[in-house]
Amino acid sequence: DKLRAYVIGATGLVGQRYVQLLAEHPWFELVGVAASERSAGKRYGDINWVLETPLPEKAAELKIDKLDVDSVPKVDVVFSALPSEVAAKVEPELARRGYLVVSNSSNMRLEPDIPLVIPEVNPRDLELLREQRKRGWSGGIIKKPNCSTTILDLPLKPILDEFGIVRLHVVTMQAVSGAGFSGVASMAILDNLIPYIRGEEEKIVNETKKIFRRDLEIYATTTRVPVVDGHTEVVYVDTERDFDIEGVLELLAKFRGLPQELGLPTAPEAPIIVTKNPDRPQPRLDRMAGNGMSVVVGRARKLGARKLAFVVLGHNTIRGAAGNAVLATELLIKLGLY
Ligand code: 11C
Repeated sequence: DKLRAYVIGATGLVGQRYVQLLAEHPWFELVGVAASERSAGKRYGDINWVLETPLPEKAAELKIDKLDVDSVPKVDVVFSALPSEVAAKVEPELARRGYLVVSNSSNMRLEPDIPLVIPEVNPRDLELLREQRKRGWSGGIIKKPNCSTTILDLPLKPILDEFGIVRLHVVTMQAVSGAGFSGVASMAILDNLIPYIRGEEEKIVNETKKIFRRDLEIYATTTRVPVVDGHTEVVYVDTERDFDIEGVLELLAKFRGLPQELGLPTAPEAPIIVTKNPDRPQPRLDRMAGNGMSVVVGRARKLGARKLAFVVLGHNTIRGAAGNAVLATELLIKLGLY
């Protein structure tokens, strides 16, 4: 039998990604969707669908429920793409009432008993879910990290394990879809760049420390660029041990995680794809690598002893958001942790 899934915050960009991934998923049946009052009562097929692929037929006939904790149906998983302020009220209440909530929102990410999971990087943190019983919840909450954090931490994982990291600097060039609909609508950013995204630099630093359970020295600058989908990040790493660049490239290309070992449905064959073409990665050409679930690393260079530079690109609403959350849920189920 398929697991019953419900999406809350279903009409936004990440909500649409959830619907897209779940409607055709081999393990889940999307039984319903909810959104704010504005869309409640509409047919899901009548919303402003903005993804590049057609809206899945199965989802089109769903009627959008008004988001209300009292009327969430009995399901196995609630996928949440609510704005953080709303999520802060709704998600803990659902967890208290016995629902498993898999959340995209940034609230609670740093709380010690909340799994903040990139399935290839820190899969065992899913076990933290058990700690949430101490809150008196019969359900639980798992979170996916910020999109820039996830895209950065995938290549950092094998580098940290093999060579150690003394410090790292990252500059992001983030797509407008990261800012939701208003971002996509406002291509007013064309011929421009915004050198600051509120709250984003702290998220990269703090979430990366939590994910690696290490007080890493990290400096981040986050910028918004006129790209629709796909965050690009320029990374400089001072490693503990020296490396040769071919060894780093091989390490990254060969990296596999538990989702690959277990053959999970949303797992890409390789979470990190390496390119030696100096013009890549580019958002338009590379964001759909591994169905949007692989990150692409290029421009890898050795700048000096123990000094590594590279560029990494990932799809911000697939690997950076809904795809990562769905993969984490598959892993949770496969490991029997829920
Ligand atoms: C952006 N990364 O591109 C942000 C949006 O922590 O989930 C997602 C914010 C988050 O603006």
